[in-house]
Amino acid sequence: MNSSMRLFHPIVRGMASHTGSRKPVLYGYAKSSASWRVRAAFVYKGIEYEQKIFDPYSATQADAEEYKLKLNALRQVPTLFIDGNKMTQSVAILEYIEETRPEKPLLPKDPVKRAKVRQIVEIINSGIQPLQNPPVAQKYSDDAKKQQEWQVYWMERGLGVLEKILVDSSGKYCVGDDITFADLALVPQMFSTRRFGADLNRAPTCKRIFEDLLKLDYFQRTHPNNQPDTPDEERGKNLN
Ligand SMILES: N[C@@H](CCC(=O)N[C@@H](CS)C(=O)NCC(=O)O)C(=O)O
Repeated sequence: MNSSMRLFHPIVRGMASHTGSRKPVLYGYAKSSASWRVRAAFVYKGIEYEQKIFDPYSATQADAEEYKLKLNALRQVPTLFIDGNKMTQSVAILEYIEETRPEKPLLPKDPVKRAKVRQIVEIINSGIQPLQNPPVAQKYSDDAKKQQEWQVYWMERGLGVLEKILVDSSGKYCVGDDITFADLALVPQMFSTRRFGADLNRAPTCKRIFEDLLKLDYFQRTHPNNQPDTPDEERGKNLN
């Protein structure tokens, strides 16, 4: 039995019971940037949650099919069970968490600032992350080097756009001085961008905010190198 089988099958078998679970149950994997957004929201708000691992890239075909059929038609993570409901799409999930658990808000009160937060989230969520997602790069080319060039192209293009916006919107963090959805989206995006070898120095505002946020407990505890499925050789390393 390979590791994905060990991780996955209990998840599927336990699925029905999640609807009655009091703690939210989050399906994701360590390096998933969209899952990290949700992990960070839970930790920021002090909400206990349970993690279940599903990694579409290491899952067997049978597991992936089962996950797709039962949990998430796109075969993507995150998928969340919360309050008796199953939800997918990290931004919809963040909005739900904010609406149902408003303590320690992650959206500003001011509607203009809210729009700015959502603008930044949308740029990352629909203008960068989907383009770097491996299935998209694999559709572009069979060649691993070309795939990486494609991914870095979209990450660097996105980084340039974010820099222009954050120069105006930021204070301590992406929009003013409070942590918002925009920061929950920025940190995982910057982490991927750096991991793929893009030069962060060309976006000094993004880099400064990313590095400051990464030091905070919310991002340390939810960091890809600190998760139940983090490979041993990466555990606890490069957390900053
Ligand atoms: N818009 C989705 C994006 C989800 C997504 O792309 N997840 C990635 C991991 S970060 C994934 O599961 N990729 C596997 C695939 O697309 O096959 C969300 O925010 O939840």
